[in-house]
Amino acid sequence: LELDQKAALKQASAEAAVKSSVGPGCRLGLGTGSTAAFAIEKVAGLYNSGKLEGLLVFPTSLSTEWACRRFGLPVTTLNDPKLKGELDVTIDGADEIDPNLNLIKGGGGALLLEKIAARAAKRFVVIADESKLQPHLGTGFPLPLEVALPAVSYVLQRLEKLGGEGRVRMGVKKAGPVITDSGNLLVDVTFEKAIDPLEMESNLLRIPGILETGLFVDFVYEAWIGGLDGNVKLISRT
Ligand code: A5P
Repeated sequence: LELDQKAALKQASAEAAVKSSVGPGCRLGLGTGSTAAFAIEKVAGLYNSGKLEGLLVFPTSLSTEWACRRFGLPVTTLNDPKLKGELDVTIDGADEIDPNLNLIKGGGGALLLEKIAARAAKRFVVIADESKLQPHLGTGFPLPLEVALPAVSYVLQRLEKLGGEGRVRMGVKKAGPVITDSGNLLVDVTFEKAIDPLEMESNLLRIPGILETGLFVDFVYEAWIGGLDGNVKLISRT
């Protein structure tokens, strides 16, 4: 897909999702990445024209927080007593989506807060262009993990035993590794063969030092997929 074309599909999916799931008084989690950026813009348009009174936004990264603030959106944290640790809706992109609506996320390195926002929400809504749909997870887009610094070598050798090869994500225009918004490292893992998302998730979370994984298994509420035919397809959890 041409870049422009892809952006148009991302925008269409983001706008459809916002229109259908965000209303006045909404406690809204907003994701990170180029597709989520279109959702932020759409929410801002509605908010700034007075259509989303009482909105509260929990951003999933510094990047999203800054975008929200530029648009004048009412940003808060999940610890805000008004949220009670709960969100009505979280809207976010994905790096890969399998036919059961399981995801790989974390290409933008925001997986820890993204997973918290996704789980804290009554409805977790995914937005993407159709190139994100994949028959299975694990062999295409490398799976990101958020890892505590002192555990990184230990985690890399444990990953080998699970058939994965991990690489510490390195900075661009910055010497050394990427440090996440929460102060940890990222390890991107490629697997020899397709993984069982649920089983892999529980194996990974048993390894101390892995703080969170980019596997989002079994809790997507619905996905809005921008297709090349010009339509946005709604896939609901069955
Ligand atoms: C950020 O950490 C990711 O989980 C993003 O949601 C994911 O990388 C999708 O990004 P794009 O919408 O830019 O493809």
